[in-house]
Amino acid sequence: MKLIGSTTSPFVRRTRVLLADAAYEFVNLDIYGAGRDELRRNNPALKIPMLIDGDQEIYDSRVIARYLADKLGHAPLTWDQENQLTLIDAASDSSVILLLSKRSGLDVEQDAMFYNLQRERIMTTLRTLAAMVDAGEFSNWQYPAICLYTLVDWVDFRSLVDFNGVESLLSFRDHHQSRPEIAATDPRQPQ
Ligand SMILES: N[C@@H](CCC(=O)N[C@@H](CS)C(=O)NCC(=O)O)C(=O)O
Repeated sequence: MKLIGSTTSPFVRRTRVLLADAAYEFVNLDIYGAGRDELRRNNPALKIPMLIDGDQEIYDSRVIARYLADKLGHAPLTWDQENQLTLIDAASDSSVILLLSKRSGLDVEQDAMFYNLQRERIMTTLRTLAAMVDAGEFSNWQYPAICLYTLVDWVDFRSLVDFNGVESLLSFRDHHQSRPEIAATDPRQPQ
């Protein structure tokens, strides 16, 4: 198997953590720079991660997780876990929009409908996810917990979120940060 991604993307990191015990090649691309042509050759959606397993290409981290669960014989996610992933993905997508906007020189704090919607979505999803952490819904280290970890650690790493009122998310992150597969994929470390 070959995983195309980057060391900083939270969507790629969740897949790398999932693949921690598997044999695979990791292709680390700078998708906004030198690696963009390789990305263009591999995924018309121009997003990472993507997985190549023999003749089968899989786009999108969520679909890759389903593919790997099927291949490795893991139980499918419950509907409640699917909903957790939808909330995590909503917060992740809006956070990526904020980061790309900042890098484009746009003021993400401005009172504009588009940014108000992104900030509101990040706030409502993170509050709900923090309440779920408090209720013990992420106490098993399974794919939804891995995805929550990589989201929380990434928005903190990129300084995209004020954690006031959602401190449980940081406690959850701190509780798991010494796991070897987490330490090995820290976006702050040269890899
Ligand atoms: N739904 C996709 C989202 C992947 C995604 O947005 N990845 C970001 C990197 S963190 C990306 O490739 N962004 C490129 C862009 O938005 O142009 C997944 O789960 O794989």
